[in-house]
Amino acid sequence: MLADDPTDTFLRYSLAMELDKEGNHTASLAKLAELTKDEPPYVPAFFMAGQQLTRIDRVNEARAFLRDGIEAARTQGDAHAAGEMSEFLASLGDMAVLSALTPAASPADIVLADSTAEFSNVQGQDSWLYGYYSGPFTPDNFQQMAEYDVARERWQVDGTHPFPFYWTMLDRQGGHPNGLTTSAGFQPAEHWPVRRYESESAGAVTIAGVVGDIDDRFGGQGLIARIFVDGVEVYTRHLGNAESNVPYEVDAVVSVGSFIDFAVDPKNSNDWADRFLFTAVVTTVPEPWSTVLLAAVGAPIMAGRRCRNYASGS
Ligand SMILES: [Ca+2]
Ligand SMILES: [Ca+2]
Repeated sequence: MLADDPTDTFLRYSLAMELDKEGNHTASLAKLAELTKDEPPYVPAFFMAGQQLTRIDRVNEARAFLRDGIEAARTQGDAHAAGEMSEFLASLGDMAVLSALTPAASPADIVLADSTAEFSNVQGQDSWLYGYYSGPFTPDNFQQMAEYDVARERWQVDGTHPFPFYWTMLDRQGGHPNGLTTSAGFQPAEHWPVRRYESESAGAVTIAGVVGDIDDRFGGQGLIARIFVDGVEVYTRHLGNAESNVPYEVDAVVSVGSFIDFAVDPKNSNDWADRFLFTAVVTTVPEPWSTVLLAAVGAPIMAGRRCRNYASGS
């Protein structure tokens, strides 16, 4: 369209406003839509369309105009218009979720999962599963642990004997694998305990936490912490005996339903002194904040769930 004639642009915009006043929303919105497709787009038209659509209860369409308008305003360096539209967009969404995001010049990370805070005695709660691989040692072999020991607050493979028949277990912070070389009285079998998170959202994420071998007793030969995303190993850390509190951070891209497996290999199938620490927090990767806003507004599953603002610097 003719965008280089400011008089023409203003006339078209005035006409759209007149049509709105007369209640001719179809024609008014058509004019506004034209203006948003100008090169460059006419920024006030997005806001006007968003307000008009909201008045006539077409809120989803209003959001779409506002989101595009915020992008257009930012591209044109119009921070004021971007701010006005983002406030209006926020008012159409869940304020509780959006309050963390709206004023931000920079994005807030959203915590999608926290292995420690969300640890529970229910398989699948908060999208966490507690299991193990018994060979082949790949995510396809994942089996859920069947028993939860209430007194010890841990998942385990077999607690029917006076002491667990296998070492294999997971607790809030970590766990213990089982090996072919194991303690007297235990069944020799290789088990890798695996904490599994099933992603509820799609996009780039950061996976971060701490790993460690937390039993320094003589004879331990360490272990290996591994992370798999949809079957692909994205992190491998060999830990020596008593090498603990090792921070890690991995970037990955997930889809809804992706599996992130936090597995511990006893290393050479020897589980002596192999008690481990392995925590995980999955957060969204900062994106242009309007995109984050879009995700928050457009995804009721996130709004309804425990989405926490990742408190940075506090
Ligand atoms: Ca050890
Ligand atoms: Ca070991």
